[in-house]
Amino acid sequence: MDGYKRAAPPPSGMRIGVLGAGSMGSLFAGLLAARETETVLFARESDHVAALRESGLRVVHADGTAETVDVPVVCDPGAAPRCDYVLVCVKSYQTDDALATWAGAFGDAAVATLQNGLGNAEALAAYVPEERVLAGATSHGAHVPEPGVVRHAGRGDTRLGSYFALNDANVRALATQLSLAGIETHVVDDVRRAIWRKALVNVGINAATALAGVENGALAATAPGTRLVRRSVAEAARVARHEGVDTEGVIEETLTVARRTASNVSSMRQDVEAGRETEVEAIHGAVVSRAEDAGLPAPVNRTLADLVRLADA
Ligand code: KPL
Repeated sequence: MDGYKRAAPPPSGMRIGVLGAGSMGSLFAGLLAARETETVLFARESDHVAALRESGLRVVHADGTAETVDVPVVCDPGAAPRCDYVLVCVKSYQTDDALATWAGAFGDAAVATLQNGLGNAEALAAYVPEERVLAGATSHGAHVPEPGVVRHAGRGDTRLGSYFALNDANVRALATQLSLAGIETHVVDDVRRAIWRKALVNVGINAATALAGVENGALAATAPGTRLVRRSVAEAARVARHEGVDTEGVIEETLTVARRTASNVSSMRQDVEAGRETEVEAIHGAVVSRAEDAGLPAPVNRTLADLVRLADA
């Protein structure tokens, strides 16, 4: 079974798969497994995965306490156990590759994307029937400081809803299970709005922190940081409004997230510093292309996108 150890029957009777062993996937899998939800991590082989098999996952909680959790990892889709739900936590640019490999192993599970950026549910629907696609957004901060360890760097919240077809029972069941694991999850009727608003937060925080090499808190604590947030988010919010999304208060919300995750290294900064591909296309790139479609200007987002692409090259 490729390292997968069958645990005792779970109290909830529910098994949740987590696709992707990056920071968010490791955090969610660790928190779920720690609260006795039967959890399985679907991932590629890596030093981190080898460390999880060897000694379990060390979860450093946001309050500084830590625990080691046994998180079963499966790297071979042929060995995947049946899941009721799968959380897609791979980077937005990895969705196609990951789903092409794994979707066949998900059976009739409802599959939820909590990835950063715009267009993820649409990408998922190329592999999973629309009635089983759930979507949402999460503003937790996490990073993997060394193989086998995930640090919960900032508590956030998670919103979940149906995307293409009404799927209330699945949305509620998954949200309840996540909340029981300490990942407080709100069921929302308008998940497109939640995804857009989270993307706007990422527009304000991710490129600026990656390019300036600062922690999230610097954006709210300095005048240039706050100006950058205001300009980039206001510009992208016009595009969101053009798509019918209410953006009231989103600049203040972005600054609040920057304060709440003050010591966090944003995911884009982590990627740039590690020399990995970034999610710039799903965030600023998506805003620029939707602005073009709408005939709206987007010079700030276009410039931020090109600077990140340059840093990425
Ligand atoms: O989503 C994030 C990210 O880093 O991608 C935030 C909420 C900005 C936390 O760092």
